[in-house]
Amino acid sequence: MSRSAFTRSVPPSIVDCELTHLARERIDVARATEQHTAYEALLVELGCTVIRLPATPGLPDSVFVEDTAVVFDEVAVITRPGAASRRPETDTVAAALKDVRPLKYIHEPGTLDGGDVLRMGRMVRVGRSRRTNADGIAQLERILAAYGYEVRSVDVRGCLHLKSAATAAADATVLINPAWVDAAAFGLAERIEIDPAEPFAANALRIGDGLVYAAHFPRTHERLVARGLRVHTVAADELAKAEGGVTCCSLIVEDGATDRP
Ligand code: CIR
Repeated sequence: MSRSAFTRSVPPSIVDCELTHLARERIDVARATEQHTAYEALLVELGCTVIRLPATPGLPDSVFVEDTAVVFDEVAVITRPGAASRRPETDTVAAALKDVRPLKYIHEPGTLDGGDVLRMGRMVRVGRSRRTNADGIAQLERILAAYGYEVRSVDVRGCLHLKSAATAAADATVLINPAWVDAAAFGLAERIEIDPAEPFAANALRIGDGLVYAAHFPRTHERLVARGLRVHTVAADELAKAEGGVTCCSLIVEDGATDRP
């Protein structure tokens, strides 16, 4: 089985990124780049081939490639991001993904951010957020119906995307901030709740049987380890000022896999 991670460098314009729930703080581009490079190195260590998308220096949020596409085993869906400033990011992503998956697109008036799509096996949950609308969710559902995925929309509150509120920590285990999304949305999946002092801690990136996880959530980290999970930390606090987490900075493409998120 091979695993690729598509990433994109931190653009200097990130200082003008979209912000929804956070006040603007000065972003140190050099520090963000250093942390992003360490993140890519960790992905390599975990067996990924890192493929850098072409740099797009004038697109402030373009390092957050997760929002531009959702990659399934059978198809890649190129999104139509909810923030108009982010829509030009998708062209270069589509150009790269067309070599690895058949492509489908979300069309106007639909909007969908990849950060709102959580896949666990054949279960797909899509956050109804400021970025993802009902039409976008319906389009995704129609595309995925052909492949037997069960798609359901989920309300999120108080955060940007569904994956700010919940991510898969293992095949049937969800890491969740219950203040931002209802746990019932994930059916029978076991839950690990974040430490309430770390509201942004529900964002973990699953690579094989390990988790890539931001180092600035030590309390929730302890909870993950206590549940027997293999956690690999990376400094990610600079991009967190742009409302980005560890899932946002890559698109993972697995080949030879069947049921992995
Ligand atoms: C935005 O507001 O679009 C960016 N500043 C942050 C996007 C983070 N992406 C994600 O959570 N998937």
